[in-house]
Amino acid sequence: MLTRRNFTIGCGLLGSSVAVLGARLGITDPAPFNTPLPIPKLIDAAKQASAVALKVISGRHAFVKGKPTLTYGYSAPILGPVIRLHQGDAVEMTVENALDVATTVHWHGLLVPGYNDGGPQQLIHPGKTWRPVLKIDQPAATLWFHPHPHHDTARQIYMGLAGMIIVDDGSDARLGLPRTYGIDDLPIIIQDRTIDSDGSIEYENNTLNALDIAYGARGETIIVNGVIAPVAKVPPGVVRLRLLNAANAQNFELRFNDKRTFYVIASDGGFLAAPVPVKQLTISPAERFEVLVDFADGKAVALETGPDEEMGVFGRVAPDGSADYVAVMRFEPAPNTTIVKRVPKRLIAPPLVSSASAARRRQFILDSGLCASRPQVNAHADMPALIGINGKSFDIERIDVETKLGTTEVWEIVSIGMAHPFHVHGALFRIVSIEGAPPPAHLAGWKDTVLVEDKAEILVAFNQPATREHPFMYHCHILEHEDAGLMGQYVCA
Ligand SMILES: [Cu+2]
Repeated sequence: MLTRRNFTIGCGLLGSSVAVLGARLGITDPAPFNTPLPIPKLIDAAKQASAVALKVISGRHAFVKGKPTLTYGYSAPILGPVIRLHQGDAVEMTVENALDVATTVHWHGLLVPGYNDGGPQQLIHPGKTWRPVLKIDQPAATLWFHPHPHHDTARQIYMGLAGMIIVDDGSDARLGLPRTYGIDDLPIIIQDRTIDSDGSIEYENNTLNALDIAYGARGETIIVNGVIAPVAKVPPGVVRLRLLNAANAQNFELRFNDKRTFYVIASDGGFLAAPVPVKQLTISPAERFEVLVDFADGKAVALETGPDEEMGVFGRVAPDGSADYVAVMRFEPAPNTTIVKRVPKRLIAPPLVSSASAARRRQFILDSGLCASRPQVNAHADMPALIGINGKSFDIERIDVETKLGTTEVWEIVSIGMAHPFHVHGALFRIVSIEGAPPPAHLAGWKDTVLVEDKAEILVAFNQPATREHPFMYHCHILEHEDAGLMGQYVCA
């Protein structure tokens, strides 16, 4: 099968018409909607004495029926459990690495000190075990966990390492939200993969060329919870989807094929003030949105994704290279005793924050080394074209930023060459402005990842400590960019 690696494309692709997309497999290849949506095992920490064990393993998983292939997972052949953590608890995690390579486990979005964050310093070597105790001290939110070993993060996630975390603070019942796991509260982990004719997924760090790195790994086939084009039976009422984009690079443009309105109730860091009605939702790598969908009409409907707006012609997803949408998965309402009938009017308003109280302001220029002739680069002509932040590639020995515990700062994020999903560890932030305007309602709550096309200002709240030995990362969540050096580190004391 033809993949992007066979193409030779230089700068100037974005926005120009290059007919390179005839090779997309799309999801029409395997018979769609025959596979039930896999529901990852739920581990409720409170039901097992606040002790959770994960084993990082290699396994075999068949993306294509009858063609199992090598994958990685957390205590599973691919992906991992959904872990429910409760606010106020201290949870003993045990992470055993049964791979033959070093890994780390980063709790993405969890507010814990640097020494528990699972960044690239915290390598778990083969055969070794890591035992952090995580104090859960944040409101309800959908988070996730994934590897973070520098230079191998992209490959390990591509091979299957990703799991979801639900932080529970007891507010679900009070708000009347769907909350029965696997029935009307569903984890929806969306990724894309290039699957070869023998059923294998291939990711070799040592053969990545400049283009693979510049665009990130983008596959022709979309998978949800590890399978192609699944179907979920749902109660004929309001259902909560916990959407996670765990792709290496692709932004998904999600909508339902009947163009129905659905409601965003939470972003990365927790609930919004009220449900935000939308018909389409952009979700970039590492972002999460909780949405409510009303299936009361009893009609089956497909969730679909459209062209990645940030990638021009190259971002198209239809097998024929057109700007059409392709199906991600299908929902089929079926009678069920568990049923929530209405979308609540109000949720939980995040506190008001003001950048007036920010301790300082910093600028971060994210450069993927792509298309050095673009105007943004000319605006920063003093900066060499490299993959890095503020002209520097990641150096694990270098602390880039020192922050003060208990303060906030305004960070101005500038993207060069293409849109970058910017993620900050160990802190949550609010978007002050994005592309020169106040954030739309669904982006106005607490976030840890933001897709920056040109420029965004974020107000970051630093409430977790991090030392030089175990600093926090900030980086682009296009994993090939991150591995190539689009990352920095900060301490907080
Ligand atoms: Cu990037």
